[in-house]
Amino acid sequence: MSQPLHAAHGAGRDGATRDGPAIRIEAVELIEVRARLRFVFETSFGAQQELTRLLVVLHADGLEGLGEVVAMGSPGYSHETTATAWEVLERHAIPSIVGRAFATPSQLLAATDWVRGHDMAIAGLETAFWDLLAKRAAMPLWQLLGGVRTEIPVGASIGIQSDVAATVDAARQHLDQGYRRLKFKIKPGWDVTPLRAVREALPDASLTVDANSAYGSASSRVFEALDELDLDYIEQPLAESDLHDHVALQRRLRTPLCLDESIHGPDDARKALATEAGRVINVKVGRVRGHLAARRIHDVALAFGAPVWCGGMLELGVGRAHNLHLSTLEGFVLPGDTASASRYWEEDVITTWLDATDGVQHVPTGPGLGVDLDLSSVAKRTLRRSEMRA
Ligand code: OSB
Ligand code: MG
Repeated sequence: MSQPLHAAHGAGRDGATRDGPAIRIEAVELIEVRARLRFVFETSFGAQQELTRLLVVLHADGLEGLGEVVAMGSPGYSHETTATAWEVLERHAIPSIVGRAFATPSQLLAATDWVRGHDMAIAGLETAFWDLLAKRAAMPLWQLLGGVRTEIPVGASIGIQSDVAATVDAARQHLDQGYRRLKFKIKPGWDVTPLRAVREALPDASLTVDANSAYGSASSRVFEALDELDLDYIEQPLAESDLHDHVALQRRLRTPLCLDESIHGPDDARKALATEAGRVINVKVGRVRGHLAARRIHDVALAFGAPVWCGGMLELGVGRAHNLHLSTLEGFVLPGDTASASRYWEEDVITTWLDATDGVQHVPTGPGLGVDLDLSSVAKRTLRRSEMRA
């Protein structure tokens, strides 16, 4: 592995900064907001247009650290929802950190370690703390994380469409907009036919599929047919907890499997790559308890020589910015799902648009996350708000 770049910036691997005394968390704001997608996003677990999200604001030393909880209104992708995250944060996790001082993200995580699971909820706090640390060090978050690039090639994740012609149209449109790879949501009954049509229309495009765990191990004929379509990978075909059957499926296919839901932390990544349950990992900072876990998963993959890419959860600006900072690490060699914010929203919750140009996103350059909340947009969207002080 190469020399860790963050050493040059005075930041330790655990996120401690050179002159970094502990930061005392004076107050934590939790804000539930609603947002409406510009399109209906249909996956194997359902169709969505209205979303709810939690924003986290940590207050310390006159600074604000921003995080976003990526759980959605219903438990289709994972067991967590906006409501479970609110409950876990307000009643359990935030009381464990408010009024206390932490020098590193590991220290903050140690204080919330007793909370089993609920990784999306905890990630909202952990990522907000990284923003605080980077702001205090007056450096962009990507440098504190040890990133090596500021231009991030991105692809787009395309939901299940009404018919094959609409799928081919959507593929062409996104390719024309410059996206570097196109991912199609599939489900039983909507898989080989649309993908074959897209492949015929776009013989050279970088194409992938994502099943969100919709298939059983008996579906191998579908995957054998998809295996003929020269896909970059097949994302999460089988159940989240079923690494064993992913191993068996991967043995029968040339196409790499990519794991998303199955990877909750670095140990999952190690076991999956060691057994070849998959050969590619989708890392989502919002899914895995925060940047520290995301970076450890990245490090495991790098040690195995396996490519990783940064997934998405239809994030608002705060979560989208965190994804971009994470994507600067050296192992993120495949285009991620962090498409242009304006593809999703008429209005974001930050004052700038995180939009790609020719399929490339630019990492925000200011201190910390480098984005500011648009307070009037947040106010309009707020469903509930809670502020906890020491
Ligand atoms: O499985 O990657 C997924 C969106 C919500 C939940 C899960 C997933 C997705 C996406 C879209 O694929 C990613 C994005 O455009 O943000
Ligand atoms: Mg996925």
